[in-house]
Amino acid sequence: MEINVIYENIEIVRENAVIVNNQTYDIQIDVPDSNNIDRESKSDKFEVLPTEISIISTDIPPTDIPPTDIPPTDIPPTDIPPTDIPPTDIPPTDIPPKIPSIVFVSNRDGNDDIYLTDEHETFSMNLTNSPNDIYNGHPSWSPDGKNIVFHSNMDDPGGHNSEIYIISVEGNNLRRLTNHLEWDGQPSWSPDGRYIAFESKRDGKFEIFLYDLNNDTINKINTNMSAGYPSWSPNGKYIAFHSKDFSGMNIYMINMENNIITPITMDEFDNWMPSWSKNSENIIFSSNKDGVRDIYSLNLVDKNIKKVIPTNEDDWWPVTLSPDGTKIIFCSYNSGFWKLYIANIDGSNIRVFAESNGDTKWAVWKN
Ligand SMILES: [Ca+2]
Ligand SMILES: [Ca+2]
Repeated sequence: MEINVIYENIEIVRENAVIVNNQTYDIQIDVPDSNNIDRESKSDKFEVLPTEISIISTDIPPTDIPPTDIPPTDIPPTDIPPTDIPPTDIPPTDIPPKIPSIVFVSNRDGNDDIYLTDEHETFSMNLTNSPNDIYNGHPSWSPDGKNIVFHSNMDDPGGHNSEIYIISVEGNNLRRLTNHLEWDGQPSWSPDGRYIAFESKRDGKFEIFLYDLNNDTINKINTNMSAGYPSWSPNGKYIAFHSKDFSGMNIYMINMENNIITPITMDEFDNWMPSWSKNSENIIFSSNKDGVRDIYSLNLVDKNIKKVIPTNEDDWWPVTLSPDGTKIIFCSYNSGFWKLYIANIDGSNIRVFAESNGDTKWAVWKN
């Protein structure tokens, strides 16, 4: 290093000085003579006060000490506590994220449980995971996609008393909404997130009730008829339902602002299980009016009705559309089992979905 030394009031700069201790410096210097003309070489140990020297650190450039001079093992790993880096901050890149978009029911492990998956079945999660004397059914998404409402006999194992429950898509915060000895089921979440519509026989016949999540109260929708399978329109204005009336099973809808009920089908066949197009202009339902059960769509504006999935199979069972409205997922009863299918909305490209040896049914697409 280079140091400056004040020696007899003369500043001396010397390179390659060696520090012996804090105050003694072994320095070879050229000492000027008294006339400051000639110089003689002199080597000695000088005692110098710290204030009289300055060490010019820039004489040692950083590159003089290559980084490899400090082996990595000199820094023990424990110097960086693992807790400083939470594991969730670095998602594993080789495992696709589990983003559920379709909820369905399957008895693949012995009883009807609620499962979550996505359109391409990259994962499958048993949300209810109940023992074999419990059935869970008719799941419906909350509008924010964070919770599932469904019916279950989990508080009456082996029995038939169904109640309405909510559970988060992570499988947490299970909560029972109803508590009545009669049937409560087929829940449908309102698009504004406030109400759960469901059917119940608590007043003697099938009727539709609203559970208000804001104040935990239950109120009946007065239709003056048998009413079940409530289905909110995406715009929140209507609830479609089916009713066993004097002729057969028919579809109706009720205007939630003025309680006016409009019949959608009026025949002697079984028309049931209504759902909606994304623009709230079409009601999709199942009917056996051609002898076999098929899926139909009725346009509320021009009253035009058309068959959505034209097949020769029995017991087609409509469920829901994909978020972009281009695909439909539905259920069919074939060879003694319920099976799920996905197809384009025009009926093309039908494929089996979530195949298992038992029943798969009640599939609902998240909006
Ligand atoms: Ca189970
Ligand atoms: Ca009940």
